[in-house]
Amino acid sequence: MDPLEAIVDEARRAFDAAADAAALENAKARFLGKAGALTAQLKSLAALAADARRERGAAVNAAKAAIESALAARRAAIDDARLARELAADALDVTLPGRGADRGGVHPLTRTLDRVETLFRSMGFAVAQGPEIEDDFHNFTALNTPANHPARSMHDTFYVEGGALLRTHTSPVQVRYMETHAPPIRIIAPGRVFRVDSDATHSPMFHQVEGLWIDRDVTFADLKGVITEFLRRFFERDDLAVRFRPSFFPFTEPSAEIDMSFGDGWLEIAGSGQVHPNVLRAVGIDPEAWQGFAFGMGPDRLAMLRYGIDDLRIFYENDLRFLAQFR
Ligand code: 2U9
Repeated sequence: MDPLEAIVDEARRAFDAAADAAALENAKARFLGKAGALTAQLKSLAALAADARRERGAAVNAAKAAIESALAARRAAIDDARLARELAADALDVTLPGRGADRGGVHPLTRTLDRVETLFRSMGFAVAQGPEIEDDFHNFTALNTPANHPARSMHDTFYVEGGALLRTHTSPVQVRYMETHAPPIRIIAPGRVFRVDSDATHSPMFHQVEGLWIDRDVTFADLKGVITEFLRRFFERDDLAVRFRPSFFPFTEPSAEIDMSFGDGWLEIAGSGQVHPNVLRAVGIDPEAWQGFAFGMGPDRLAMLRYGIDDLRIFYENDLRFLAQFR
């Protein structure tokens, strides 16, 4: 057999035996490389006479072309096999049913606050906000709360470094609002408040909605009208009744607790009163020209009543078995 034929034959077998691109490159070097079998054949041409060299040279070139075409064919086959493997590994069955996505829901407290805001907005109240980290003036002093008042004690109030504190009610929001807006004023202040307190009905962080209406001649009758309308619409009970009981708060005078009818009894639901003249004076409003009322209630409690929940802490545990019921 002509050694050229043997080389081509051997090259074909070596290329077919190469399992991947790297093995194929090794095999190529053995035949077409500088020290390869075909190159040795080319070098041997130099020793031949011109005619014989031409004839033999053509044969060597034909062998080289045959080896290169075998190499290209094997390269293509290896590439095809790799692509087929990759496609099989990434196979996506578009006919499979989807995994489905759970829909989230709005937290019951957020729903309650949204509802409270919507109802008060419909009665002409704007919604005001303020900082949760407060200073002594806005949380206590401007609200006619004396320096020795127990609410200021460290048992009740979270103090922060530098004399700041976590607001214990949303009243400082109204104080700041009155500092920056001239009356008439009709706002609610919903938000987080903080007190040193923790059991089934008290969380160290809870919510309040307070309201403030300052004008030339608003009275307790307006207060009772607003609160009654709000509670009737919130609890969807047109026959809900409201009664006031005398009470005391430093920032209102006179003050009243507000009860609503509940079953065949009464349930305390809010506190209220006529804004104390000292509070108006603290923010530069003339108590001879302006008067008004304020009230406060707990939306956490409103939510417990509306949804029939008896432990406040469940609102703050983020247990999905609870939250999923409010989708
Ligand atoms: C200003 C002046 C007066 C807000 C008021 C209450 C009565 C009250 C409690 C109810 C239950 C808080 O959520 S609760 O714990 N609130 O009883 N709040 S009057 O009085 C103000 C507020 C701001 C400038």
